[in-house]
Amino acid sequence: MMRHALTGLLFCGLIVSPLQMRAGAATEVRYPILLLVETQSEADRWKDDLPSSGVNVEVDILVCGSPMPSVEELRVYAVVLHLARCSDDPDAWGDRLADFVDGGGKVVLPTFAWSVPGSPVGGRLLSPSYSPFAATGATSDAEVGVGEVFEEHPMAWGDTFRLLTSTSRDLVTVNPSATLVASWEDGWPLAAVNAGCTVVGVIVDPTGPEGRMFRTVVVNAYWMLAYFSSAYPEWCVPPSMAISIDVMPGSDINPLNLNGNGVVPVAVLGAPAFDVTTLLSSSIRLGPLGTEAAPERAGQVEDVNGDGHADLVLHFRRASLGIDPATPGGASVVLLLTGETADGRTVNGHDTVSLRPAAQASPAKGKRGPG
Ligand SMILES: [Ca+2]
Ligand SMILES: [Ca+2]
Repeated sequence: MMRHALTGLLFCGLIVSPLQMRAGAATEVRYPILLLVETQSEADRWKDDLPSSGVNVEVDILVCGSPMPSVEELRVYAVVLHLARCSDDPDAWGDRLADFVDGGGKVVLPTFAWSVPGSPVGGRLLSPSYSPFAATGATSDAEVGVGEVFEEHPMAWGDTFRLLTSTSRDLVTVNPSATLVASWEDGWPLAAVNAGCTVVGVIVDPTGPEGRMFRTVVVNAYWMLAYFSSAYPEWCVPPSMAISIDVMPGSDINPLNLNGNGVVPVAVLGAPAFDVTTLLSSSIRLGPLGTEAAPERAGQVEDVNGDGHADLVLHFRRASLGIDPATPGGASVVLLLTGETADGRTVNGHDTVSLRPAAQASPAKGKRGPG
């Protein structure tokens, strides 16, 4: 169990959600929450409010300043309500939360997750494979009410959006595979959930004056994530399957020279539950967001790591990977590979490359496939 300043709380309250029956099951199957907040006073407000929200599961509250939990520590929770700007290494923390999601966890993020700069969460969690929103870099202080609401959507049940107002928010766009649940009256997104119902974004400042209504929205998002994704599959596509990839098979360092004009070999590693020949090569993309480069050719099936499972070796043009040319030499960059299988499953895998310092840059000698 976690050893930092967590407050173990058991909230038992009147169930007001239409999900009563599901909630009843929580006495046997627990859906504990990890709540990340910035200050003790916010923690106290949540403690006061949650019991009347019908949440009757265990809640641990982590106040900023405590060490951030490891992936293993996160795994005891079903849902992380990430309402704080805590981490001093947003990319590493976002990668860790993405690992948590890969293992079945769910995350709720408020507006500042998409602040540019200044987001407390980065890394893979903000890639389109996980995040329902994309940052625009713009913000608004306009006082607006709620506009369109997708009333049939489970997250909108209980009319919780109607009373919201916003005074400070990031302006975001909805990623293509995500579902928009509500918009502000000026048309900018308010709430959305990603395709797998694993990450919810709510464009409201949890520390602002609208905090109380925000807490209601977050509780609805919690219900959605904890119960609907399995109970109501029509709202959620099966989660993307985590697979293993090996950039530059044979190298553990994966040195990448951005000046090179060649191609980067990447092996998609087969496993007992994953036959690489089911991958549709036209669907495969590789880059920091997992949306950038398409493979040069269909790829070659061979067992590159000798584990008895066929692997798929693909080649991607360096210049198409979308790595920011201003990234300093020596930096590590995570490359995300996404794709679809012939039976409609999405897959994702990642590996890290080390950018070569410019002084050491030399012409690429990327190993090319035949042709
Ligand atoms: Ca490698
Ligand atoms: Ca293999």
